[in-house]
Amino acid sequence: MAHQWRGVIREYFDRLDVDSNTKIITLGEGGTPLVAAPALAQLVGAEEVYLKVEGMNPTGSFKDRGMTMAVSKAVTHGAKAVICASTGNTSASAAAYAAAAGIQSVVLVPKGKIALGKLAQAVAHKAQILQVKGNFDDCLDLARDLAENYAVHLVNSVNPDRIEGQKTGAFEVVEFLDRAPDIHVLPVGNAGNYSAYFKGYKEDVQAGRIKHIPQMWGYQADGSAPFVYGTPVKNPDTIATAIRIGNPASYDLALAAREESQGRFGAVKDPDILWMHRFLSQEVGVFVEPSSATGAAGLLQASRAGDNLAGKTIVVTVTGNGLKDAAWALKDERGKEIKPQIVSNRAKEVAERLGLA
Ligand code: AN7
Repeated sequence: MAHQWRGVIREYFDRLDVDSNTKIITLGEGGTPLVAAPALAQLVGAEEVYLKVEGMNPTGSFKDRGMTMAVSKAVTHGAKAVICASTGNTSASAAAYAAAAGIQSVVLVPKGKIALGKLAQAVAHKAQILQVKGNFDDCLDLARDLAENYAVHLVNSVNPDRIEGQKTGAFEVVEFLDRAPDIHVLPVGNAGNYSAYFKGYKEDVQAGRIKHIPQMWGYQADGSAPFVYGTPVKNPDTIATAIRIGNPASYDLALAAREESQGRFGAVKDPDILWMHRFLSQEVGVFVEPSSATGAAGLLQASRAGDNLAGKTIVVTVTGNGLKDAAWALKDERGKEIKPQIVSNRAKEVAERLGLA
């Protein structure tokens, strides 16, 4: 019988903080494809670029790797409800895993600032959703406060179980390439994923699977780039709503990871994020949400600024599925709505419209 991927906890049982008492809640997350992106490699002048396509996870983002751990642990400890603050993907994931576990989920989202698809996911999975008058950072403060004082279990990435689960992304990259890439690029919001990949690579070095940790390159949207400005951003502003975060939860962890990996942080302008979002769809064939294009946009920016990437093997994590925030695909470069032409059912007319006749 063909092997079916069993989710990250079962696949990496010996390398995660779990034991035989852990009640495993899984939707089959992980095992996502590492897709060669020759068009992107050519664009940035690298030897090879691969996309780690995290939109292939059960709820369409990398959050599922951490959520299987966080919800499994919560349930093992008897929790009846989980809570999170979210720019959208965490809430979609928490709601789905809570549904699978048969417990309640409560999600706090910034009012009017999450993509429709993500909101729909939280509704579909029957989360109790509250739109908070404030930004993500306010939502996280509120979620921490509630989890401290009431019977709800916090599943944001300040919970170390989340980072623990998400480190499996690095394990998969190493297994696929059979070595470490030279550079690993990610979009950064709370920097939980950046810190998690670093942890995964570091454990692979310690276990002798790879010789070095890749340089960790993290990119933020420039209206929301506390790592670049070196201080929290009060009113973060970007069209990349998933990473509209001014006060990253994993700030210190990520700074240490940058230092040890000789990596870097950078900021990318919204139009450059949207340009790369379109490039990945049109030239690579991978449809991501705009925030997820931020890493690749940063890589291009670095290349244009004179970084020599010749001979380098680079992995870029594209974090979420394009269907979550599909409206961006239906706009052209100038932001004008794209409407497919309407035609009759006559072949001659259709052929003329298509320029075939
Ligand atoms: C598509 O869902 O923070 O740097 O609340 O959804 O680990 O925060 C989402 C973050 C990148 C940034 N790409 O990851 C949330 C949330 C996508 C995301 C990030 C997020 P972190």
